[in-house]
Amino acid sequence: MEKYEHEYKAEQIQVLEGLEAVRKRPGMYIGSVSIRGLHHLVYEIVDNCVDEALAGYCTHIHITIEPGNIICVEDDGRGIPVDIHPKTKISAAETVYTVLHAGGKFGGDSGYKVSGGLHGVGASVVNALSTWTEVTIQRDGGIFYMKFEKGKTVQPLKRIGNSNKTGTKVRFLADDTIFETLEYDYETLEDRFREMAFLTKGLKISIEDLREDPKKQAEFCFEGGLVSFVEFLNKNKEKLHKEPIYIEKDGEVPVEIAFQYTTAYSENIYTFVNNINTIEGGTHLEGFKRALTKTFNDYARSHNLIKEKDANLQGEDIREGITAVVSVKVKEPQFEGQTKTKLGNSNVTGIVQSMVNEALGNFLEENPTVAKAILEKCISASRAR
Ligand code: 0RA
Repeated sequence: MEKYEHEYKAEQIQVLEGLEAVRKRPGMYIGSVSIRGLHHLVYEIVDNCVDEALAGYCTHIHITIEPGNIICVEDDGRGIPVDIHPKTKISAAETVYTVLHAGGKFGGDSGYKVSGGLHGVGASVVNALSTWTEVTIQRDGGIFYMKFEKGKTVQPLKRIGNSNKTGTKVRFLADDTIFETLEYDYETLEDRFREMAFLTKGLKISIEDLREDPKKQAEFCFEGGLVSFVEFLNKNKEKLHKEPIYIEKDGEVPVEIAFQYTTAYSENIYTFVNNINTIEGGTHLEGFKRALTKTFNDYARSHNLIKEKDANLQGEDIREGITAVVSVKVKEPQFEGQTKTKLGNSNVTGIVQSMVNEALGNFLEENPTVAKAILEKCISASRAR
């Protein structure tokens, strides 16, 4: 008995030191304490719900900006587990909110955690950086509630009622002694949730801003996923072919790509790793570009669109006018570059490259009219240059 009490205390001290470290160096965990870092708190909480959706148990996430800049995030997933750990005597839910990096450990066999914010730090960091956080969980026939202040438990998980529903609701007020501002920008959040909805087809994400009258609100759900994303990006552009080209492959590194050519001269390729926008690109982008160059050149040669003595089309000619979204899921992503938004995992290049080579090669053979329209544009880009 005494031994356990001792361990319990040791564990508690470690927990507090962990969250104290987050409060001392918030930038290390969320990038900054500016409005960007503030928004990051919301993304961290919503990412956990997206993981539950990716595991196949959550269909709707609702975010509310309440008066006073309180954020409320509700999902209809299974609910964070409420069972008490026999050794720590703390509920799994409380552990998720008070132990740094504990989020992923409760993933069970539901697969790997693929979503995640820029730093993938989780709920405990949000808790540490909030004046208060309250969590309400519905599962196992009950409603459970817990509350924290600046990361410290002020109400351990307790059953407060009965329910036959499941889900998790998190409300928090960011700490104004840490953040430069608590004033959330509705449009920034709306844009990010639209993007998240495009990246997880079929998932409904709704947002409501109750701070001012009239309230602002939006609801996103795209059955078309990345195809809908490309259609959205191209909505005011003239297209070279009616429907975006869509390529998908599950496996060790799941890859999903949609792209469509327009009459524009610019190249717009958006890349994501685990739903994180990789602004600096990286190995997934490299694989996609190499495949485009190779496959279009092969097709152009085998169909006599470029002559034997002519040089190959260059990558930039082949990408002129393209709008593309490349989304990969990587188990242990390595982020590099100035802003840590460049994928470094070298095996991803070959995986993306070979799947695009094969799928695009087949597509072009089956859709010669589309192939011709795109290649005519590539060839004229090459001549212009
Ligand atoms: C791990 C296991 C289970 C649920 C969750 C995590 C979960 C976490 C979050 C965070 C926000 N919403 C969430 N919803 C669910 C359930 C395991 C089981 O029921 O067997």
